[in-house]
Amino acid sequence: MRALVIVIAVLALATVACAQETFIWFFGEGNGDFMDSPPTFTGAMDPGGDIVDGSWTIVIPDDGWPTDPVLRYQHIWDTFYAPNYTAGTPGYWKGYFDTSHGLPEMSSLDIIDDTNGGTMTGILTLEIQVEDTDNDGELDEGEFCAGSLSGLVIIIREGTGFYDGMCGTGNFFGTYTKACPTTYETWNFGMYLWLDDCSTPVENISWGAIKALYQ
Ligand SMILES: [Ca+2]
Repeated sequence: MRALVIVIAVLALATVACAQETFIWFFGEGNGDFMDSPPTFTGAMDPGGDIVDGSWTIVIPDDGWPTDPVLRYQHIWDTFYAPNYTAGTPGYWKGYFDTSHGLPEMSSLDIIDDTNGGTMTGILTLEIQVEDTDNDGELDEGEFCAGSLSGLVIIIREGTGFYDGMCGTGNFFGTYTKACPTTYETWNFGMYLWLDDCSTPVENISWGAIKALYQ
């Protein structure tokens, strides 16, 4: 069944690809803190992309996470990172923040584009990689102060202005740094979005397929 859904989705996407597709990307820089409830990462756009003036905000749902900082930190580590260790040189842990790994719902994404004039809203998955720099299989002091992050994005059909009637998919890649031992962190990433006109019935089918792919 899932294979069939994917085949339909690919066909639908191919159909849409014949229609006009809009590619939009930007550099994001901002910060946030997993100790805040809910963890909210937000910032502006750096020069270089299609959006240079505006803002982005990612909110990670934290229902059920302890509020006590020590318990909260331990809960996040035990739930999202500790089960996902890969040995290597160096080894690494990958924190998967999505509904398949314990989040009650997908994280939300909001983008304000003051360059083209419009807004986008969506959901995303988030993967944060932490290196085990001394390869001992234990998280040591300093190992969590920098790492890489990435994820998949779905832009839902609730855009305004330039993005009115559009939906699509995308991804992002970047890094985070922390002034350890504080938990406040800075994110730098590039986000790449492929958007289609989802305002007509034909594209509604592909929108349904896109949603099915990510369920
Ligand atoms: Ca280590």
